Amino acid sequence: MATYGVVVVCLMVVLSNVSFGSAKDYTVGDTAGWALSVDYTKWAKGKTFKVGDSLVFNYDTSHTVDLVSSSDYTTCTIGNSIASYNSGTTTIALNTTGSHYYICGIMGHCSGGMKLRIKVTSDGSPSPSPTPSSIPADSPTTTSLGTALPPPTVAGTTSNVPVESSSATISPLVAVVFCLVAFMFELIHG
Ligand SMILES: [Cu+2]
Repeated sequence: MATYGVVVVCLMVVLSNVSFGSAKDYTVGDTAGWALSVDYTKWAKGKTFKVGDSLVFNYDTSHTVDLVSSSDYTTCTIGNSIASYNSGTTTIALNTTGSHYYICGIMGHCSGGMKLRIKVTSDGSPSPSPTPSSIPADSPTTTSLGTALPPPTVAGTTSNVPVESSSATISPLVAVVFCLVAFMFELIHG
């Protein structure tokens, strides 16, 4: 009977992981906004940008937000932008993975610090390109951790893996580990 409790807990963990995976808006430079004399490398450090998140640039109209190539970012080359915005408030949805580069298109401002590089990783939500590698990666983890458990329990745990893996890439690992811990707890105390 205790096993049902574990299943409920596991479901809650999976659901909470899904909600944690929801899109976030990042205000570039926080309260300082998009301006001179802000260290955007420092601002971006430690942040994890995912597909579906958005960057919000707040700036006065003496600045612009220009999406540029990596080489134009490095050399602070203006006038060659992929996209340029100057409305004062620009929200940019991060739709693709990889590095994204933004500079201010006003002469001298990029070298003055108005340059931002971010790395966007794939979101945990369902995507058109599933990552099959995550499923084989999960299975050895489950079985190696599960060797101490009776085979029926391991089989029951393993059957949950594909369902979770299809909805997220990283979160299921956390959920599966949590479930294994919960199962062991039940085995010891139940
Ligand atoms: Cu500027």
